[in-house]
Amino acid sequence: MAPTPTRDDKFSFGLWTIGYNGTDPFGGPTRNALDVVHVVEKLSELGAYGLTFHDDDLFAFGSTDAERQKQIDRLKQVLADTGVIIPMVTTNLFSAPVFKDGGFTSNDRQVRRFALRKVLRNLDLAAELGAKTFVMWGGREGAEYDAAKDVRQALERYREAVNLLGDYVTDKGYDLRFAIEPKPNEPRGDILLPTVGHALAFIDSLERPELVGLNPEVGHEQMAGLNFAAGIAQALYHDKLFHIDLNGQRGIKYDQDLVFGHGDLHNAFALVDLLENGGPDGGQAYTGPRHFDYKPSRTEDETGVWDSAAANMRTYLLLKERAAAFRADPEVQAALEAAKVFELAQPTLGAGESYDDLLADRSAYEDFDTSAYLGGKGFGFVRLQQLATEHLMGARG
Ligand SMILES: [Mn+2]
Repeated sequence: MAPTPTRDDKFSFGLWTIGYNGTDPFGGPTRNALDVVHVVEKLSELGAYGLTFHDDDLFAFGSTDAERQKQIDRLKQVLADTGVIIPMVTTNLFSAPVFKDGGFTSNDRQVRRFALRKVLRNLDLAAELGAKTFVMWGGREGAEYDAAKDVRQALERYREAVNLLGDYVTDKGYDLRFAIEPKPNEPRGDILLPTVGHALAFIDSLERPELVGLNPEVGHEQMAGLNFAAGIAQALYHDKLFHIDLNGQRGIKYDQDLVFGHGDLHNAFALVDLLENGGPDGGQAYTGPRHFDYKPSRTEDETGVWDSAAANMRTYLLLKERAAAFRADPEVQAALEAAKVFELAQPTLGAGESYDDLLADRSAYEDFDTSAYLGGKGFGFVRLQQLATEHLMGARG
């Protein structure tokens, strides 16, 4: 009965997620560090297909070349042993003190040049490990004080950096695309490219926009009070959903990084329904990794870490089952029809119809009975949502 994850589900986890040791601004670690070999073995056992990492997750910032290579070799060996892959790699431009004012957009030019070098080196590693996506989360790219950051110049430096990285992967022939991960705040008071919408506009300004898309994260959009599933729909609309970070968040507050579904479960249901059933033929709208960027709560021991990793995948698969039942329910189809959800696919003007034709159409205006909308012509959206809720609760089908 319980859905079991398989490699075909494309579940992936960040090394920093299960590797989170419980440190928060108010307390130190509550768990010991996990070794990457052990992590990959456990993820493989649980049914995940991929591991992702920041450079500094695998080898500490400031590692010697030998230390770095040793960890890369250990990772490669366990990948070969388990069949786990590296679908995505990302660079840490936020933890080390040098990045206190950001990487690509630090006011300090030397820091910006160092940041670019760190990313270029990690792009080589990403390509070497076969990663297809390079995520850019600019957590420190921002400010706390308005006078401290010239936002237009900062965006120009951001643009300069991403353009340079695009040139690099193109010249090197790497099969890698970039995915910008928006976040409104934390650790900075205000972060540049705070939402999906801001990032989409920025991507349009780049020299190689085709190489750059989005890695939206559930909690990040919800921290801004936004509807995540709706944001994903717009990312899909622009063909910019290159990657996705799944987790849970309860409202507008600090970044909680809960297990997927342990926040806004209704929106998680809508999201899975969109990803799995929102394609043009009713199939998948997104075929990339289902990547979990969550943190096992600091209350958990290592058993709790693996339980929480499994919980992410299990919740996703349960929602997938529930969404399939929702779509297959004739009452739901009738309610969608009654709510005119499918009518929205019909263009507002007829084929070849001009604005002159529209102006001449008396049924569109002069003879259109708008008064019928007072007291009548309800859409039944609430009934539709109740049907979704009952499917979500397992009360139907
Ligand atoms: Mn993330």
